[in-house]
Amino acid sequence: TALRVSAVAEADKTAAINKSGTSSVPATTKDIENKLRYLFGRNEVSTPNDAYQGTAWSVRERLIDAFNKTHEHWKKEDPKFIYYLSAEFLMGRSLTNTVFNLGLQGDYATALKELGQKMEQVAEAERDAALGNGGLGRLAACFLDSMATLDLPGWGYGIRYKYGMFKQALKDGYQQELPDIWLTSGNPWEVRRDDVRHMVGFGGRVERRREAGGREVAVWTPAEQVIAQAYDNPIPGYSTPTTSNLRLWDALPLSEFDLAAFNAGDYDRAMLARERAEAISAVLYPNDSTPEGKELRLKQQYFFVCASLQDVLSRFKATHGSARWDLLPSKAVFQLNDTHPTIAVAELMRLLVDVEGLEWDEAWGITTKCLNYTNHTVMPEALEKWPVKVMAKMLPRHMEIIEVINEGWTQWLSAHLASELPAPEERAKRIAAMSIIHENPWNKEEMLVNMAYLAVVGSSAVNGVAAIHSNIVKDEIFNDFYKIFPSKFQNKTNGVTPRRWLAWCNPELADLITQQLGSDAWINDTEQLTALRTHASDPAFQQRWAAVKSAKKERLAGLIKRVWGEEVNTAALFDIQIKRIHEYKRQYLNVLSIIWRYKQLKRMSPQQRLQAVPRVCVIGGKAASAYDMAKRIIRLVTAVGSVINADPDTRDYLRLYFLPDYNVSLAETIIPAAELSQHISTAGTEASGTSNMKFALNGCLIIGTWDGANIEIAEETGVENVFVFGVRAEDINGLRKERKNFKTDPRWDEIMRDIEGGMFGDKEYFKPLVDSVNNMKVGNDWFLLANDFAAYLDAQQQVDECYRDQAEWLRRSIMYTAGSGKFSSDRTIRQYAEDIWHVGPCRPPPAAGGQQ
Ligand code: B1N
Repeated sequence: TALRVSAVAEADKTAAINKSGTSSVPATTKDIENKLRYLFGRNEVSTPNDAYQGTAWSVRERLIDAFNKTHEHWKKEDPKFIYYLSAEFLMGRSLTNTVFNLGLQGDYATALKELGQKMEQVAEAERDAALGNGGLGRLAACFLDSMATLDLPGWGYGIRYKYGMFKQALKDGYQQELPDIWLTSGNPWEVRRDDVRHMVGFGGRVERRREAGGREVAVWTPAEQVIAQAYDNPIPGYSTPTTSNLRLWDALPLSEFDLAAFNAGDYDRAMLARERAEAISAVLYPNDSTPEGKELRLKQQYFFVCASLQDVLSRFKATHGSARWDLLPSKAVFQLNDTHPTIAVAELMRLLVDVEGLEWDEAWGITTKCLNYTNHTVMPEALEKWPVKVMAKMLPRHMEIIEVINEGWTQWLSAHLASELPAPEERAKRIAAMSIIHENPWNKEEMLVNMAYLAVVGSSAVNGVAAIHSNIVKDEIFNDFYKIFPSKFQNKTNGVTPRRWLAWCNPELADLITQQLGSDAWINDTEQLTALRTHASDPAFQQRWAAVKSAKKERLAGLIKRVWGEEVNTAALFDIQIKRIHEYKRQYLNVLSIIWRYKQLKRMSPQQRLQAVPRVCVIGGKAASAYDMAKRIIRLVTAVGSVINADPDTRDYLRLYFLPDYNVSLAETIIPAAELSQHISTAGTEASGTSNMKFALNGCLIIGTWDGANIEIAEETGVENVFVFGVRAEDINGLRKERKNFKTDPRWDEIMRDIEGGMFGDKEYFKPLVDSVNNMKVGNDWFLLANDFAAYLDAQQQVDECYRDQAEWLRRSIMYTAGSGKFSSDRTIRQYAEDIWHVGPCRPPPAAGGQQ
């Protein structure tokens, strides 16, 4: 079953000789041409885009065959199913991944060659599916890849946003947001299911009615209803016939238009309901790590949760009838990706009690058995809370249900805490602190629903996403809950798929690893990468390793040339920081150190400069549209870049480029080329980070704080191989209290004066940035840049020293790849499956004549 890793040349040789020994290339070529001809009316494959469309629609059919076989099998076997509920799935491109996961690269690479096209270029004609902001959405995408690869029956459920993450452009060095119009030329990777539609209601009122048996039932009459239309996106596993599914919902109006208004000639009003419905799935909120308190956001959340739960329950009823809801927890388990789908707690209760007629207590038992919650952030401002007023208006029945849940919960708490806190005031205080509904601390008039508390109370398991983060979850943000339910809390350290993030995006390195290890089995068993450790110091292996990195650096240099029109020295150290722009991630600190480096180079004589280690620094990432400080940081990067890159004294030694529109595809080009990557969040703020894992997998050294998954990467790689600096999470609170007495480093003061004095222009615009990390007396510099500044500069010094010794650098680089076996999302998913989901594999039989 071993599939070839890649390399078109390799593929050519074995290309497309199927089991009967005949080549299937002519058929594939013909198919590509036919798809283009009959779907697009074009008679010739003349551009990479033509080739992309023809190829994608051709591959789609193989994908759908695999999908149908898998689902036939699953329907027959009726295994327990995982439902991953997420407001975001950051899928990126699908062509390469699908072709490689299905093992069709031989066929298609050769067929395209015959058509005068290169697979790599053709793949670049595809637009990213950017239905996510950053790490959280990409994690969901990696999890789908791993679930399918591990043959775990499971689907993703989310929203089919018409506009995904905005496109970022630079205008005079400032961020500009442009709409992401990704669906205009159709989407070959989805199948609309006209037979799968559910109604979703909003607003209206709730009445009580007495049923024949005397039971009182709540009847919700929504004021507004929309249709949720299903689109299925097949998810191919690697090296298995399993192809699972991501089901995304599109919001449609109940009727094409308001006929009464239409007939009365009021065409504007006739279209209103349609627009209101379509708005629900129109656009992804571009906030990463901070919630958007907009009503439409809550509407989106309820929309996809309601449709997904109805979908699952209707399938359950079709197989098990409506008398055996007690079996539901043995057939379905839901994972809530952060609090965004937490309304599921109330919705599942509503469906079971109001619609299916179960008793409250039985329904509550089932609900809490079926749901689990993953927390992704501990920053207090990032925890979702919805005003009771908003919730009651949009979801009146759900608000009632949450009130009943909270009553039961606080009553239970009161009894539970009676012996521990006998004093009534003490007990009341604790209960208030754990109440799902509580006062807004900033506005005593307003009551809030704390979605994280609702998720904790309504779930079987609660997990964090890296060891340190899970400890903060237990010991700080949910400590009161942890003390009562210690076994509910778990850690599941994040992972990334080694298919997309090494094998497919860096085929040269993958081939080298496969040659060295004698097989490509590491792709599905990354622990085998540890065997590279014994070769880390082998000069011959190091040379081949270095050659791959060089080739990837050349490719990135080409990209920089296309964007900025400038040549860079590919012998320089490539230093990368790519992630969403956020104060806690401290791109600003990176810029400050680059400014310091620049000033030092300026002070050197030309002879002294010859000794310097040349660096090309790259920063990329989007700022949420309304995040003013993040936008200023981007401008600082571009402003500093234009000064440094134009300076003839230093430009051979230091460059800084901001690469616009960072997305999954750009990451696939940048990461393989990186030699040093920066993960420098204030300790205790970055829940995990996942790009750190992708960099490590590709042999990139890390400079980082003792935060998130950096810690576990350091443990696996050898702490001595990582450039670790800065204060520790446990010291942060104390340091924040001591701000007043903190004495800044003179180098820091100097740089601050430079920025304020206009060394990089735009003085006024940068003033708030300078202020944000100074005037500590008023509690500024919340993310402690000044505290870590000196240690960071020292760590950067160590980076230079190490880079001078290329043998040592390469040894470390190999040690990173060798140490990243733990960070495969296959490992993460196995742990979820065993510890939380209790779901096992269910593999369909191999396709007849197929390669798997
Ligand atoms: O989730 C990633 C982690 O690796 C990152 O450390 C973490 O910052 C990220 C609201 C979020 N946390 N919270 C979000 C995203 C969108 C949104 O609307 C919050 N993203 C993270 C994967 O575990």
